[in-house]
Amino acid sequence: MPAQPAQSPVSVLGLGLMGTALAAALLKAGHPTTVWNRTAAKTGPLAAQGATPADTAKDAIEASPLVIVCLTTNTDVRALLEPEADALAGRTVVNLTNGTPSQARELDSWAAAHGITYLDGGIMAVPQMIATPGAYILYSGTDEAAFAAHRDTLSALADTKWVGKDPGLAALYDLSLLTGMYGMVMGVAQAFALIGSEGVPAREFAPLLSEWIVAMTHGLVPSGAAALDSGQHLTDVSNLAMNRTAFPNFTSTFTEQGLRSDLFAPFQDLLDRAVEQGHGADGLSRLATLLKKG
Ligand code: FVH
Repeated sequence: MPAQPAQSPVSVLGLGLMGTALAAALLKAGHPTTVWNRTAAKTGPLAAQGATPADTAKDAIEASPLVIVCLTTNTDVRALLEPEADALAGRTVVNLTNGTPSQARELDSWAAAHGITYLDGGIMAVPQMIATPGAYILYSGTDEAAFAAHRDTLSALADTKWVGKDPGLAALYDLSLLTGMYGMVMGVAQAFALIGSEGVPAREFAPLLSEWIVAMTHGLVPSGAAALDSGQHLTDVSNLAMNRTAFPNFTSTFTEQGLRSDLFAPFQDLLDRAVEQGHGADGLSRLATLLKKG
C-alpha cells in the first residue's frame, strides 16, 4: 500500500467552544495537532483524540509552522502573542478571533515588524458546523502566498474564501455578513413577539416566517445589489413613499399589542429622511446610501 502523504503539523491556541472544534477537525484530517489553553483542563478531551497538549503557549508555537489562534477578543490575542514574538518569528499565525478591521490591521503591522506572517480570518459557522458542508472561513492578509501554502490545511476546518490583501477585509466581510444576520434576528424577535401577543404558538408561525424571510432575501438582496452598483434605485414595485406611509401601522400595532417598538423606531426615522430628501419614488435599495455619517 502506498504511504499516505504526511499532513503538516498545526498548533491551536485557545480551546473554547470554537478552538476545540477547530483542533478536533485538524486531528480528524490527520494533522499532528498541538494544543494550548489558558485553562489547561480543556486540553483533556483533545488529548484523548490524539492531540499533543503543550504546557505553555511558547511550547505550542514552537511545535508547528502554522499557529491558529481563537480567543475571546483581539485584546486577548495581543496579550498572548506579544511576549511570544521571538518564538513566532518565521511562522504563520492565522487569527480566527472575531474582531474589527482596524484590530486586524494593527495585528498585521505588529506581526510584520517581528518577522511573523499574519493572516486574519472570519469564521462563518458555529462550532457544530466546523468541518461540515456549508461552513466557511474568510481570510485576508498581505501575504497571499502564505494563505496558498496553508490552504489545504485550513480546508480541514471549513471551506476557505480569500477576500484580499488588506488584512482588515476578512473582519469587514465577517461583520457585514453578521450585520445582515443581526438585522434578521431583530426582525424575527419582533415578529414572534407580535404573533405571540395574541397567543399564536411560535412553532405554528415559524414555517410561515422562515419561508417569507427566504423568499424576501432571494428577492431583495440581488436586486438591491444591482441597484446599488448601477445607482438606479427607481422602482415600480415597492417605493419608499409607500413604505413610509405604511410603517406607522407596525409601530402602532406593537404599542396596541403591549409591545415595545424601540427596535423599529429608527427605521421609521430612516424612511422619513429618505422621503424628505426626495427619494420617495426609489426602492428600499436607496436606504443603504443614506447611512453614511455627515
Ligand atoms: N462560538 C461561536 O458560535 C462563534 C462562531 C463565530 C466565531 N466566534 C468567535 O470565536 C472566538 C472564540 O469563541 P468561542 O466560542 O470559542 O469562545 P469561548 O468558548 O468563550 O472561548 C474563549 C477562549 O479564549 C480564551 N481566552 C480568553 N481570554 C484569554 C486570554 N487573555 N489569554 C488566553 N486565553 C484567553 C479562553 O481561555 P479559558 O477561559 O478557557 O482559559 C477560551 O479558550 C470569539 O472571538 C468568537 O466571537 C465564535
